[in-house]
Amino acid sequence: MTASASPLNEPGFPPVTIKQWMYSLFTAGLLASSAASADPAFTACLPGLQQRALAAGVTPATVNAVLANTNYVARVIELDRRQPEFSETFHNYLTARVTEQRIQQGRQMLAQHRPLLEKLQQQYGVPPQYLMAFWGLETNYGSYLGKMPVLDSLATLACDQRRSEFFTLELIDALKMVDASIVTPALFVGSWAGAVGNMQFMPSAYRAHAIDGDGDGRADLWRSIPDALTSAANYLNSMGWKKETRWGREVLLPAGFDYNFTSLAERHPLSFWRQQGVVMANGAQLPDLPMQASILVPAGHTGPAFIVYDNFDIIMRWNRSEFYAIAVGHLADRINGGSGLKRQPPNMARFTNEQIRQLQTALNGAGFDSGQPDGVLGSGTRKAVRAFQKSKGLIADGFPSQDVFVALGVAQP
Ligand SMILES: [Ca+2]
Repeated sequence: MTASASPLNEPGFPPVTIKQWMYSLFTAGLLASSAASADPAFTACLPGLQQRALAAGVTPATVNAVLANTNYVARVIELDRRQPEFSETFHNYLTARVTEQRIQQGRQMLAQHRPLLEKLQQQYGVPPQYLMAFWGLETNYGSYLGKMPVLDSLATLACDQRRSEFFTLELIDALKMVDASIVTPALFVGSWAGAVGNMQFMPSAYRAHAIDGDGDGRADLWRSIPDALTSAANYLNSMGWKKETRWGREVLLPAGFDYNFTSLAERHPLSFWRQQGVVMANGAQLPDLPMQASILVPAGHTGPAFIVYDNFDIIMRWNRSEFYAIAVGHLADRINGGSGLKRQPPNMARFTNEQIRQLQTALNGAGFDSGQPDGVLGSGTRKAVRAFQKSKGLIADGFPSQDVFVALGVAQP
């Protein structure tokens, strides 16, 4: 989970999240090694961290025996600085994560843990398929939990300027977990950014929401599936999960639909979307319920459209990425027996950062402010693309398709 680690994720579009990096890094086997090395700045930083930890109530024993012996991990900083070369496409993102294998395994896991999951649904209001979807996306149902030494990683990041305060607070929570005998330093392993266990909880989320599900008196999110699932249900519930409603669903948009409406910032009642001609993927009318919703087109107007409800926002508080939240919802639907998307996302070329930078420069030059060109296709760039499209009589979906590149005179992807 990166809910409490939201600074790790740029709230852009398409989002490039730490999870995306993690998947590729795990695949490449890069996270297995974490050679520690001496670093003068780190050594100089440790006394200040020790004072912070003591002031926050970590015991002197843990501060002296554990924190004082943490190591600088250069690899963590490398991973933190790593910029993806491409903007991920929705097609690539979704097909890599919602695979047939993951759907089938999710169904098996749901059947295997059904009594527990039904109990959790009663108690916390989160249906079984959602818990399976989070579990499948976070760690492939517990098959990789991360092997990095969390205390070393967090201390390294806390001593690094970029997000020092955020990781200092996570480190303090991690030390309190050691204090509480929840985990020993040697067994305290996870992602390079400090997320642990089957559901990849950050230490702050662990301390706030982890629950003992199997009754042994400890919340072991690494080895106990009941503990991990119960904790995830509790966390979603505490963020305000609405038990009566879905995450959202695929919809069909009518010809002539105003794509200026396709944004999380555009929240309207279902009755409004019905008036706009939005229907379910099977052509049926949207339900007549007093709910607010937004419409998203993560691959532009030629791809699938989704209507998303309040629970979508809850998923995005877990991991601040629209792609991630759609993947959770869609995987949950598939695990629950639902069919594939009616409209497949187009398998188009990924944009390189350089292409996006050129696009941003051209937009700025044409009077459509996309901010300082940074090569990242974020919400500001999307807004500028939308305004540009509108000015040219193009479909204003904010998605830089080839006609946008052509109209701006930028080399095409
Ligand atoms: Ca337990």
